[in-house]
Amino acid sequence: MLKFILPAFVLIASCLGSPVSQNRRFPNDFRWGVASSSYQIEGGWNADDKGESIWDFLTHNHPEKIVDRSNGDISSDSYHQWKRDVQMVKELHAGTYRFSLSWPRIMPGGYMNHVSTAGIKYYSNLIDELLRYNITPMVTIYHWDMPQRLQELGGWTNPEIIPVFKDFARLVIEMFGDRVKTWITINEPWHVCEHGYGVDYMAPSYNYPGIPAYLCGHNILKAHAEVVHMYRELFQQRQGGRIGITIDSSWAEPKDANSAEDREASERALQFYVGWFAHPIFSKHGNYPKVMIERIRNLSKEQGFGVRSRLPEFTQEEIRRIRGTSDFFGLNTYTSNLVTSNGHNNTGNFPVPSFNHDMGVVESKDPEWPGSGSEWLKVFPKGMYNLLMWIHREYNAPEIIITENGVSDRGGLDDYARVDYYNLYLSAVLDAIEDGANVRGYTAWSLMDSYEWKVGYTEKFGLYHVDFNSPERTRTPKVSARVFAQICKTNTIDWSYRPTLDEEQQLVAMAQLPEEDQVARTSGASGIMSWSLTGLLIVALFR
Ligand code: GBE
Repeated sequence: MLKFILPAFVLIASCLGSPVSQNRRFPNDFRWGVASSSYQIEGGWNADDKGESIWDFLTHNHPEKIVDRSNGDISSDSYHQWKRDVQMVKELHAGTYRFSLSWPRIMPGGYMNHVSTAGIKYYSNLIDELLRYNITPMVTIYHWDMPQRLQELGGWTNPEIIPVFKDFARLVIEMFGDRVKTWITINEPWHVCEHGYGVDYMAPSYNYPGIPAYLCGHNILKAHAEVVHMYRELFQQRQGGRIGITIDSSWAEPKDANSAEDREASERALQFYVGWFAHPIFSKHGNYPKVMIERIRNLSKEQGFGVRSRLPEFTQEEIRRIRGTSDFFGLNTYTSNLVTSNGHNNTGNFPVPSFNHDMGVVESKDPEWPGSGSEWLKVFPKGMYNLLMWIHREYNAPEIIITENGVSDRGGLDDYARVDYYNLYLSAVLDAIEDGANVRGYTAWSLMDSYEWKVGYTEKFGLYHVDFNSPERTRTPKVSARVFAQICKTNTIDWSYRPTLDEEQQLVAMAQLPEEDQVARTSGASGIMSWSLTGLLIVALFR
């Protein structure tokens, strides 16, 4: 009997397009959470005595650089809606909320001489509210909102930033460290440096390839290490928390798996993206990856820079001081690239000098990979597995916390593509855990729709929809929120769980449609309309 039913079920299920697979359970102590960042959600850009950040400056002075000319002045208004935010984290059954601190909200000019009471109070209230619901705060100290005044000094390219960042970190640890037990110093240093200084992509928009990004990276590594040493010396024992850094990378898939050259390109790409920051901190011997040091030194010489490489050198003392300064490996990852080697003399693709030319890798996307709401984000779950295993092997099995992973679309509450993405990527995480990777937690990106940097409000990553036209910035759970809540609650991926929109969600979905469609779609209203039309017809006929 079973012999017939089972294949029939498989056939039907595969016709319906649902993956036929068993539910998969995570380890009991696996920690679930959701993430956001200050500039993307808070708004209140000049509330109380808040100072200007580089994103305020960029969006106000160069709106043409933002796809929809928008800014984060109000955004999701979490500066006022933080109680609702905490409720949402609770609704998701998430045990952790990862959020970040706006430096200029706390120190308007970046320096200690002016500390904002209102800024401190805002985060203090948020933390208390989280704890009231038994949610663990995970706090990112720097997620890209540099005070504009410090940018005028060169931002991360000026070594002055090291003691100044340390002062900021010390203040927030003093203020919140009694209640915050997980700290992340800096979010995505690669992105901060290469997309902020190397190419004109993110604030401060330098568009100066090949030199300042490496200065930025050098100072970020030192600043991070100083903060961690300070934490360990002054706070860690008493407060009992942990501190680390979050590094981002896409997986680099060799374009042709049989080509030794492409496999080498993959390894080199990972060393340039992950290794630039991870090797100094997590490797046995510290310092930058050998391949980076050698390539950039040789290319610099060829390019006429003399004996000084564009990649600064660490002293032995600095190498020792940076190594080992992270209690866990925070990883952000969303997608993968196909990679192949860039011929040494093929300078056509990249400016010379530049990070990309130094790396010597050409990236593309496999047309087979499903897309998303973002050009750069293609769905390849195996890349998650591969990247986790690479980190596991490369850095001797560090504890990994996935601090960001998620997918964009262009809006809508029936976000089944996001449901599929989470199920598939989490399944890949579980594969890596089963193969030995020490992954201990996952915070989904993102709690809610928010300001997506250069693409403004055009690409959405939220589990919750935010109505940017309503003054309260009303939040409504998407289908993916129901599914993620179920995952957090049961610790299990359940492939068959595909809830439909409930009434409240349907009303919100309706309100998003253009007015004509709203009428047409309201079955009640159209019913009434056709009845009254019939009535009119009857009246007309019998006159
Ligand atoms: C994270 O970065 C951020 O931490 C988070 O703030 C953000 O909301 C989230 O991503 C979603 O984007 O023209 O191909 O160079 C590439 C993820 C843009 C890493 C954006 C670079 C994502 C890598 C554009 N991506 N980013 S281009």
